Amino acid sequence: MNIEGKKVIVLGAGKSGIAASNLLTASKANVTLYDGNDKLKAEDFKDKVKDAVTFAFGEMNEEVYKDAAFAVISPGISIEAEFLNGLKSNNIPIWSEVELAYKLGKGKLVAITGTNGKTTTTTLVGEIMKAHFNSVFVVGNIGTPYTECVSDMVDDTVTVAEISSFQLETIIDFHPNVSAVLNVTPDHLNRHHTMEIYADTKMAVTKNQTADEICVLNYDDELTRKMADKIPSKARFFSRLEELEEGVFLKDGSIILRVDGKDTKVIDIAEIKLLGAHNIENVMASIAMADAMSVPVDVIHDVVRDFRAVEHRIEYVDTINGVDYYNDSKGTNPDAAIKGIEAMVKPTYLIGGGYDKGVPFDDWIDSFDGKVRKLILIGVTAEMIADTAKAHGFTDFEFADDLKDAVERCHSYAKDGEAVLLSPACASWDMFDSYEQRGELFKEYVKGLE
Ligand code: UMA
Repeated sequence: MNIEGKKVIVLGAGKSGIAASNLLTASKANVTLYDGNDKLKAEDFKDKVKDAVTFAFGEMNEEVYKDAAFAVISPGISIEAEFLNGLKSNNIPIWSEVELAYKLGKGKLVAITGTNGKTTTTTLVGEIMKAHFNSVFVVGNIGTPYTECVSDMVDDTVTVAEISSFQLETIIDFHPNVSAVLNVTPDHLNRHHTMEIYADTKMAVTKNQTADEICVLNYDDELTRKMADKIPSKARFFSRLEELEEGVFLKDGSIILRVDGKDTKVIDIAEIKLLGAHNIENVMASIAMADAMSVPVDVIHDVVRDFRAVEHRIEYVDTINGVDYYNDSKGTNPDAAIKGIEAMVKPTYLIGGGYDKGVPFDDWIDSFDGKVRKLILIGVTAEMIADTAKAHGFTDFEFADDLKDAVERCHSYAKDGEAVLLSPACASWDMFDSYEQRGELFKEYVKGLE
């Protein structure tokens, strides 16, 4: 695709917009980098934007989009945003940032979407690909914009992309060789309005695939199971609950790959270091994708066996005096934190509480199910969680001054054969900059116990 000399507007000057601008200027396009934030200044970008671009901040006006060949939109901007009306009425095509990357990129593409498990699955698929192919990039919603890696791609490159519904809203020709929709549960409904639209937006990852290409779908999730009849590509199911006629499933404690009537044992569950049933699903989806990319089973087996949790997601930290410590700082809402508790196999001292997002904690408390020995509470929601716990008959809680105090309390209580889990069910912003910072500090305090 030749974009030399063409005027292109990049909408949004975050990570995606900056990477898209750099890719476009490297292709000699004439770029205007636009952001609605009128407090931004050109000098904010001098270390980030590599070549000359025109900046436009604040309200959108005709001058910005006049004569543009197309626009590239950042995922955080809804296609319904009012400031896009001028572009739409002037028939200026609006491409997702991943659409631009796809058009200018090289090699093969594996695109993974779904509500939960995307990051772990994308990371694992990336590791499997790296064990078999020479040039592999892991990109997208996971944090490195797809457009950032395009200039380094070669014909043999395999790109593994975590793709959000936001990014799929404005794809046109985006065409993965292998795709996956891991599951669809309520999320981002303020942007997509209904579950139907949200699920359709996710399913759009398959829209340019052909009948001989594979889309990996979760058989146990009704919404993704039903997608098999609607997509243009071939569904390859995985199931944790049922033996499938074809696909990836569990049998006698092993993960089996069944394709063209042939069964291959990929790995025993006991060999997998990732915790939790949801992670078995992520592993099964990864196996299905790796097989669709023709990676040999022994390579898949070794990578899955050695793969450990993504940082801050039920991440094993250390064992001190026979007590296992786990960091699940990414458990930033009750649903995610329930998965943390489900993954524990030993009596657990749980550290919870944090920023108040106005969500109820009832289901989280109910999920304790005799497994939680004591709940140590921190943060703004501490009292609120304590009230909910009492209402559900759980009274083994206490308040800590801060995270360090909470870790020390757990250390003093937990005995050989027990576990300590940070899985707050809340965002971190009342006490920390991010869940990452909260997780790092937890690990630091745990290491300090020795
Ligand atoms: N902006 C406007 N007008 C608007 C909205 C935003 O001008 O109406 C501007 C903001 O002022 C800001 C810029 O757009 O300067 C931000 O763009 P962005 O929100 O798209 O953020 P990026 O930094 O480009 O990060 C995006 C993804 N962000 C979102 O989808 C919200 C990152 O996913 C992704 O890692 C990154 O691209 C690289 O691909 C984050 C995320 O929260 C982690 N994703 C959601 C999720 O996982 O649930 C979907």
